[in-house]
Amino acid sequence: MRWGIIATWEMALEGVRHASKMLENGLNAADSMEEAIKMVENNPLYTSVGYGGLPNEKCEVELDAGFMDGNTLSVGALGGIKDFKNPISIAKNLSEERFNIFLVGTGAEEYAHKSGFESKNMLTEESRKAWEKRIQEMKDKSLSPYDGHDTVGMVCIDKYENLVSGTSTSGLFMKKKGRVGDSPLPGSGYYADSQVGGAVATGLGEDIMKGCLSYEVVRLMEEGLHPQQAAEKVVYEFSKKLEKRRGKAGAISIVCMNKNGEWGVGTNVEFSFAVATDEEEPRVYVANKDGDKTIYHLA
Ligand code: SD4
Repeated sequence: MRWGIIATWEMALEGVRHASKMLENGLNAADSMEEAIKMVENNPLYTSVGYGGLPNEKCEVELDAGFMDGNTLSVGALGGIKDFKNPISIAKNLSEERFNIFLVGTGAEEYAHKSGFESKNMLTEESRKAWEKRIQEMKDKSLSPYDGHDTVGMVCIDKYENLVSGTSTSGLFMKKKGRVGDSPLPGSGYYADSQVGGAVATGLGEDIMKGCLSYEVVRLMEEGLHPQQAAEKVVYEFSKKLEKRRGKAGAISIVCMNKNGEWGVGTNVEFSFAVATDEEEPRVYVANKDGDKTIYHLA
């Protein structure tokens, strides 16, 4: 049986490599993906996820994460959690609950504390400096504060046909306190159905959530589309809809994988992603929009 893992952004490569060894050795998709996302969360050089994530307008690191088990359709999600080390692990833990599976703010922190998760000040000196610099730039150049956002999202399938998806992010730099993006919202930031496939999104959460895009990709795969066709169709049709109705569409990038380990990517901006399967070495690709197609090449 096949295994595979696909992830948003080049920063996921190390985690994808690690997970690919776990999958090859017969570990399950949920644990392999969790380890891969934790590696991104724990790296302070990645300023859009976990430790060292860029703060909100109040200089606080508020994190969002989501986890979905494609066998049971169980979901666990967190919005705006502060001072906890590995949001993906907390979300995964939450997915085992029957009730209260999506927690925000202090409620999420209380749950994490009671469940024994490690607390940690997630603001690094570098991120604080970046915040100060941006405050100054906003005064000097009236620069848009809302960039520097790269959510890690992954879809993973193991040898036993278990399929999961998950996300973790600090959201948009300089976001309002309490702002939650698409990343913890099932169906928007991620979706997984082991009998079909999974999808995850990155980009402007405010736009991604308007179309429930991850669910839409999985739905199209269920209708028989190849993952590549499904991802392209969803990203371009929805970008066009937003342009028509609202005048513009934000950045939207999606990666997906079906239950057979076939994968796809759709994006309306330049976007990197990492993938590994039992037939492909862990590799990073760079994708770009080309008309109504997404083309990609090895990084
Ligand atoms: C959000 N979608 O909070 C996230 C940010 C992101 O690439 O993925 N940026 O809106």
